[in-house]
Amino acid sequence: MNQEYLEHYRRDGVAVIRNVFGDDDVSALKSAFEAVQAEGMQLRASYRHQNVLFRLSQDANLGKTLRLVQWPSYFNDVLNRYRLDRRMLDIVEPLIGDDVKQIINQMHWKPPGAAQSSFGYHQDIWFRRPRQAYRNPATAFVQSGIAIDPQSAANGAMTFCPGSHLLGELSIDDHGRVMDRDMKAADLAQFGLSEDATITLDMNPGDVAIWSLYTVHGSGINRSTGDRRFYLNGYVSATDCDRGEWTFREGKPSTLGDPALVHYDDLYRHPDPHYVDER
Ligand SMILES: O=C(O)CCC(=O)C(=O)O
Repeated sequence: MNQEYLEHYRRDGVAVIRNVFGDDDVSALKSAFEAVQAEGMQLRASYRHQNVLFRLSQDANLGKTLRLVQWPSYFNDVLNRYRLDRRMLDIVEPLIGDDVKQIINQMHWKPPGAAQSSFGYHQDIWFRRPRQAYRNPATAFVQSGIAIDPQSAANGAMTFCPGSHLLGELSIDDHGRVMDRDMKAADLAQFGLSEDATITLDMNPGDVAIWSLYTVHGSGINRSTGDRRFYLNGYVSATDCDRGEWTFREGKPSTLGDPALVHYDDLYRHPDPHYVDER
């Protein structure tokens, strides 16, 4: 693999690796997205079973929509296979080595016509809790996203502030839930950043983006006529994280067993399936 992306990643805090996955891979991933979406849309609201979370919204235009699913790899073999794919290890290994855990395994949908499918500007470090479980956050973590559909400004591609990963942790007043916010120039101004210096990641299906826990980013709504789907996997050097599922041990894929503690703090106290807003 051409190593140029490493230079871009270190300089900008974000990089795109082109054509990592081919047409057959993308078509397998598309079918997996369709199957998981069909399952999610049977639910009446957001639903959790252990680490698996279906996050549904009531959209002003479309009614019930599925925004994201966390940890589909516990129940979908195709999604599990791609998070463990050698090509993903090849991308992250020069940055975090070959003993790797995963803290994110997540599918995102932005259906056409939805009134709200944006993510306000943020740094992923905001969501890494408890902090003491995450060591060396600037260097030990690499977030990744596989484009399932073409991504552009028109359908809500990710937008980044290159170089912002060097600014440390930033904050804004009362940001609320990032997935309920739009990208606002005023938020960037609070970080001391400008919209003029942002870049939107144009991607083709099968391209992979990587970014750091500190790189400021967001994404807009989908104004196109097709779906915009994205498959996210967040990798960490195993010695630097007390949370997460093992993914590669000395470079060998590691299968999922009983769920490990990732973000759901009640995993052991409330492992039962439940509608999250009704508990
Ligand atoms: O799917 C997207 O565009 C949003 C991704 C994002 O901002 C995140 O996962 O932190």
